[in-house]
Amino acid sequence: MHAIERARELLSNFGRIVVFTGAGVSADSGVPTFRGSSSDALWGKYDPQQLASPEGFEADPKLVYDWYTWRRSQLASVTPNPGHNAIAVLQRERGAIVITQNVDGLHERVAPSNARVLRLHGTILEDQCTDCSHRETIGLTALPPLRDCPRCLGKMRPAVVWFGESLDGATLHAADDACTSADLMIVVGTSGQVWPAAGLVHRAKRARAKVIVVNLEPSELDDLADVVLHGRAAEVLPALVQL
Ligand code: BJW
Ligand code: ZN
Repeated sequence: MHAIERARELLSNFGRIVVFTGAGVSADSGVPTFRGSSSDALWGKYDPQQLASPEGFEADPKLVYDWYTWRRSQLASVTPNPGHNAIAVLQRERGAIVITQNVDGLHERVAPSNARVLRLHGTILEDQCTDCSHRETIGLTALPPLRDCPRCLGKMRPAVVWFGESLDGATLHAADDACTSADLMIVVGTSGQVWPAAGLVHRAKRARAKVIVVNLEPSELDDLADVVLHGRAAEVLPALVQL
């Protein structure tokens, strides 16, 4: 049996579905990944410790903020791709729970209105104060400069999770619960190198979920997979869901 047929069989036989996504699902929309062999991969060109850590922001807030302004400006023109749409069909028709490491908001743009997307690494579409709880939505067509918090002496920074920072406890807890009770986990477009996010796949596997991995390249999570589907998410997912 071909891998895609085996994966379709798992999809039709197993009820509680979790879709766990990473940057690769948005690559087909033109959003650069962090790792992988693409020449656009961000961590091939930029230093994550400098640009995606609280220490890097403290050392040079303008450098970090300007880098996020560049990434936000790229997002102004991107749209969800057929991979996001196929996942939204699983949310609508199969009650699938989406857990994403992505901060780009593309899942949310096509998800059914009653479906929650669990965002492990925050959102690039908001800023938050470094010192108080103040948050602001960022309009991608009128990007603000680095600025102080209007409520306190803190600085506004992107509302994403940087290296060394804790993930939101309630979100991680909800994701952990979903993985513990999943029958089937579909892992899409992630290198599986970042923790604790990658640990969720281990969690689902330990709870005896079947695992389908969709990726252009080999990933750290392939060993956990019952089926590995190599290819672009925008092509493989519609074929899996049979759109
Ligand atoms: C396609 C495709 C196509 C391409 N179709 N596929 C345990 C062990 C070791 C280290 C740690 C550990 N626990 C914690 C750590 C430290 C650290 C970590 O994991 N480090 C490792 C990298 C070594 N983790 C943390 O610091 C986390 N916090 C934490 O643990 O807090 C507790 C703590 C605090 C203090 C001390 C110790 C513990 C926080 C992690 C935050 C990650 N932040 C980023 C940036 C977000 C903001 C932003 O966007 O700028 O999140 S880093 C970046 O990586 C981003 C992503 O969400 C994340 C994951 O990347 P993802 O999604 O997997 O993308 P890629 O690029 O890696 O992979 C893309 C894949 O797609 C590739 O496989 C391609 O082949 C594939 N692909 N095109 C299908 N068309
Ligand atoms: Zn503040």
